[in-house]
Amino acid sequence: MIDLAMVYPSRVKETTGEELLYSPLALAYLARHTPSHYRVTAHDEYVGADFDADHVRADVVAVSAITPGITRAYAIADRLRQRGIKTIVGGAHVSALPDEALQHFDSVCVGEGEGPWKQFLQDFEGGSVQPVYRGRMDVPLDGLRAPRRDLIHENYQYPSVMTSRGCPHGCSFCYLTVFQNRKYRTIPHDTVLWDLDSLRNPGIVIVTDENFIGYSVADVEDRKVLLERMIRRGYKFYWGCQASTKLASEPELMDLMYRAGCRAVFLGFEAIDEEGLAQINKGHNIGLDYQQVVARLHEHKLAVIASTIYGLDSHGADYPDKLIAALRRCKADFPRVFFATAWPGTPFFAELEKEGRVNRDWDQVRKDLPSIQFKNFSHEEAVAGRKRVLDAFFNIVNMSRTIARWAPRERSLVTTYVKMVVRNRIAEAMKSRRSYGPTVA
Ligand code: B12
Ligand code: SF4
Repeated sequence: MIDLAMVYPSRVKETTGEELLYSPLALAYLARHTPSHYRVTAHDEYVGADFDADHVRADVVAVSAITPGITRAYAIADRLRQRGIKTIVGGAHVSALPDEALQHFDSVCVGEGEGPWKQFLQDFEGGSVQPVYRGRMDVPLDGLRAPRRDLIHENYQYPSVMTSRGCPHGCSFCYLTVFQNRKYRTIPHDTVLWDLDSLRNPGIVIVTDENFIGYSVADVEDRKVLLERMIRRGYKFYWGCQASTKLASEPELMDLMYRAGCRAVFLGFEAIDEEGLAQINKGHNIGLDYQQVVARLHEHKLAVIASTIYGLDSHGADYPDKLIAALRRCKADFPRVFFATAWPGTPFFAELEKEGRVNRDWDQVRKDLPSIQFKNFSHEEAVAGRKRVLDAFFNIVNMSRTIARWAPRERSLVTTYVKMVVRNRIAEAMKSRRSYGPTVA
């Protein structure tokens, strides 16, 4: 037997730090593609105990890291190197900066992992691993199979499920732009249904596809077939997903989503001003009537989680008030406000880097903290502005309004909404007490 340890590194425990704490899937997918002569142990520092690099019994260690966890990943790899244990890392951050990662890890996976992973294990057993493994993002997902859920930490509130991968758009802030030749691909329906069947009384499931509804007429038809099969299965859980605003013009699809258990959709509004949308290359939102989009989803009893970015160059000190007014007008149920963040490898990062405005202290690069230098305000002003928006929505008056909207029509949404608001309040209170070290602005 070969001992394989799989690790999600994080310096921050997320157990109460997220409104929606849903599980990562990367390592669970890779574990599914690991031969049976490996004994796999999973370690998740987001929600579980710290990984003990000094004493772990392992022949090889696989790490999946995002930007705010990367310095912890490097510390782990440095210690494992001293102990002579082979290491490999993958994920968005190292796909952007493989050379940085190779200063600490033996190998780095750039792009999608399943293909490179099998090659890495073969090379590892053959005694010579390569420094870089590249995974294409245009290969069919027919042989993907479902993630190994027995390796996902029990502290996650909600299971994540994927039914597709990829997005052909190129929004300049999005970490996906790091990956070359991205293509939208669906996971075979049988695999998705097998995966959903395996969940034990999940209550709520989060579908983490980039865009559940896809991009073409054929994609929408494919989704309808999947949804009809889900309806026939009669699942007892509710689910939420991310989708493009095009969903609002697909009444039949919305109806099927509702009947298949969908109750909330996360929509990337990003900005309410055209200049902001142009800066981030989100042209497909320009000219959209958000009010109409939300109204159409509400007609189909789908709540709207509206994701917005605060701190673009067009945003002045008055932006929080404009945002509050726009979100109120369109009746978004649950706003999310993220600071404009420069993820390495993205066009947004390249643009700001030229002006010396990015932050390379990776521990601080999180979208719930200010990290870049904003054009029109300081970090303190940005934090206060974001708080003003959240306070405008997560207060007793607004909560009562939202509950009154849904209680007569869809009671299932009310409990989840209240839980999310309570968690948001706790999370925000905790964040204001956390110390992340000095910031650049
Ligand atoms: C589930 C999730 C979470 C979960 C779990 C975290 C995690 N590790 O993913 C929770 C809720 C805890 C979370 C929290 C946060 N998250 Co999060 N999250 C996601 C989400 C929606 C899904 C991740 C996932 O499972 N994807 C599916 C898998 C299959 O894809 P994948 O991770 O890319 O993995 C593939 C390849 O990259 C590669 N690969 C990955 N790892 C490895 C390892 C090896 C060895 C190999 C060979 C290959 C390989 O192979 C995999 C399979 O093909 C992503 C968005 C997304 N759609 O990916 C954001 C995302 C990962 N999160 C992100 C962020 C910023 C955060 C937060 C910092 C948010 C915040 N509050 O500001 C927090 C803090 C986390 C922390 N403590 O540091 C960013 C990361 C950006 C970056 N450059 O790193 C993402 C990409 C979203 C975004 N664009 O903002 N998140
Ligand atoms: S932000 Fe959304 S639409 Fe834009 S590239 Fe990323 S996943 Fe695609």
